[in-house]
Amino acid sequence: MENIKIIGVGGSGIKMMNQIVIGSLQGEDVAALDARMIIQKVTENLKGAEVMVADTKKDSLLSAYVFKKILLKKIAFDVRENKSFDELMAENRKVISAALQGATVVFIACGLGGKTGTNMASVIADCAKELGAITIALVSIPFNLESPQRQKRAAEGYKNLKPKVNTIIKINCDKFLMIAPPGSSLDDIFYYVNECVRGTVKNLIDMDKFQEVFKTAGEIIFAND
Ligand SMILES: Nc1nc2c(ncn2[C@@H]2O[C@H](COP(=O)(O)OP(=O)(O)OP(=O)(O)O)[C@@H](O)[C@H]2O)c(=O)[nH]1
Ligand SMILES: [Mg+2]
Repeated sequence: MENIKIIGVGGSGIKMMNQIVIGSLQGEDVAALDARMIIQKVTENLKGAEVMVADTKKDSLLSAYVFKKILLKKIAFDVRENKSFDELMAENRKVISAALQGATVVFIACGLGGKTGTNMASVIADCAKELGAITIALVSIPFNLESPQRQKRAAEGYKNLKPKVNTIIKINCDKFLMIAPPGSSLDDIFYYVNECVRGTVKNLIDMDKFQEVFKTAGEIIFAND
């Protein structure tokens, strides 16, 4: 029996997970459901998979519609704690591993280009691998207009993450500019990107023995340059 965990990391990862949750509740009278029933419906829709999020910011975690929320140590800024990078990273690894315990398949989702998601996605991949899980990463590449620094960070993050996962699915945000109606904001366009993530995760989970294929799938690019 597979044990699937889907983890969104960083602000963008949380938005992706929220879209998965909302998508799973389509057709439901949400007002009539309490929190426990919502989690149950989402889990049923995702065939038992568990959705979780991780971020360094409490506010950002508060915006997540999921039950399991991991507060990560913000490595660079936690000097107050007087702990070394290694100590803080070890603490992060510990909470991530505990959250992923028992997983046989782990989906990791985030928008690359920021700090948290870009750095932590590969740490999460390490933890998943240690547990012997098949890992599938779904990552987006920032819009060109965001900033060269974000592009650079995303490219480095992608390079680090790729060898650590069984399959990496890359989604180029820029390509979605073509299908967005005139006047769309970047957030409107991220909706389409997040739909890509939501639909892919849902379709894979619904596919019998998908993990056998994705064990060796390598790299998949949605909307190449
Ligand atoms: N796919 C997707 N990407 C998004 C969304 N919102 C922002 N992004 C992208 O994700 C990148 C990283 O942003 P965040 O996720 O906010 O950054 P973070 O990982 O939280 O990192 P820090 O806040 O810098 O520590 C941005 O440069 C955008 O390209 C979203 O809703 N969906
Ligand atoms: Mg953030």
